[in-house]
Amino acid sequence: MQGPSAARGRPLSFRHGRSHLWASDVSRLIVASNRTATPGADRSGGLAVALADALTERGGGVWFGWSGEVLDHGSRGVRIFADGDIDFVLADLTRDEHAGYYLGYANDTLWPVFHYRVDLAHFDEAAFEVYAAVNRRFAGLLFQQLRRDDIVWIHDYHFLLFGHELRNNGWRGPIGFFLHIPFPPPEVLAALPQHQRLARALADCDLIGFQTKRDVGNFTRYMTEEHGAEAGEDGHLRAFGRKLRVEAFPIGIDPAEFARLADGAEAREAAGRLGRLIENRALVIGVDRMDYSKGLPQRLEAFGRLLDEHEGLRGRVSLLQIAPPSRENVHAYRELREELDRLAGRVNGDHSDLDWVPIRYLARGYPREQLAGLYRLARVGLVTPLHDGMNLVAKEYVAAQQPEDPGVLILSEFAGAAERMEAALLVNPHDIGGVAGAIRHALEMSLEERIERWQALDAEVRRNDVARWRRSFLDALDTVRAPA
Ligand code: ADQ
Repeated sequence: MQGPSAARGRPLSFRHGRSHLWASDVSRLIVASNRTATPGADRSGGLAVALADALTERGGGVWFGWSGEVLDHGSRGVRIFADGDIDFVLADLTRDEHAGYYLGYANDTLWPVFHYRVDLAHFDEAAFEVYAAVNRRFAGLLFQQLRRDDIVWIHDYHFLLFGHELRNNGWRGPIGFFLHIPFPPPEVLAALPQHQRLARALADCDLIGFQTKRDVGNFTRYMTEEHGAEAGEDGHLRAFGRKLRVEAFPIGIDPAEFARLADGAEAREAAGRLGRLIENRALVIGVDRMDYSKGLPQRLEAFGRLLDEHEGLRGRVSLLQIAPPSRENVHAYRELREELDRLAGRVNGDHSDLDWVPIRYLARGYPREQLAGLYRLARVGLVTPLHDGMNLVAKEYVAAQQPEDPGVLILSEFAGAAERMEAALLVNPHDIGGVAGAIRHALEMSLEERIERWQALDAEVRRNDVARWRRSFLDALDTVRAPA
């Protein structure tokens, strides 16, 4: 263990008696993700709760990730502490690593390419080398904590080389990998200069999980066309001399918890405040991280088109768009922010009246307790990403509705969620007129049709909830045989 310090709770070495353990007692789950849900951080997000529960359900485990700290100089060891059943192992990044690995290759290359935006990607070999070095260093740090019977679950595009680096350290136990974002078609991925290295590295995992069948199809086609992999009928691929299981595990939320939030005092208070402002007008809501994958300019344009073309709706409907900036230091996000300001200004300039503003655009986040109330107040949930791995906002909107008077979900056909939520009004987010038409349709929809569509959506959100996601992934991982 390199320079561990116990920040909170008991240090691992006390708990297990030693730091590098090969003696086997129980099979622990080891989660590796760029960010973790450390004590004190916001754990209310679906993913944070899901992974914490997964660790607890298996009688405890380790959660490895970046501490969130960026160091100018100093220690490159790990901080280790226990919180309940979970042992956190956190590593810092140096400033150069943060620039090359996180802001650079992960967010400025992989994120755009995997969201089909090759035009926005920066291809910087030096950034890739830093990304590879961080995956190598992090895997080395985690390896020191592993015991022979552990199972490892790696998350997302930050850690595409992590499994391979664990193998390089000598790890032979099972490795699962889950990609939260879309996997693009081979024609798009081929633009990435390092795609072959990434594919070879991924093949060192035993189970690779994607959000949708579309992603599984893209990955299978990529591996067979580019790397001569053989696809078996049982969901297995033979590639690079290894056998991998490849499957879709659609991520979900905890719908009962979200419905409870929507009934809570904070939700009612938030809805009450907004309700007084919009009075009896219909509310259309959008909630997204401010990201070019979310289709925000197209969405504002569609709302503008609706008002341009339907005089009767002016003064009768408002759009509330909540979009906190996520990575403002990256050029594309600054441009996006400026474009949204311009578009909202155009629509509001053209259509506002003394007592009505068509678009309320708030560049900040809100706690889930309040969001739940706003979702419930909204007659229409507008979820129109250009591409999205799944999109949990669509599921949260559904879970927050009142069964006897539910709102209407408008959903992009390019969100992973659309694969199983056909009862939404499915739209092509690039088709401005089509989205404007869907908003109008939603506003005019009969109560009977709203209820019928919502019941189908609610059943799906409950069926494929977050507990099912993690259990089905872990069950599949339990069945893969560790390589000899
Ligand atoms: P994200 O791109 O962040 O996640 P999404 O799944 O919609 O996309 O949202 C994650 C969470 O953030 C939701 O719980 C939502 O409530 C919250 N959130 C979003 N905007 C917010 C705002 N303005 N204020 C407060 N909270 C906000 C990535 C992938 C997705 C995939 C998830 C999970 O990009 O496709 O669904 O991981 O796998």
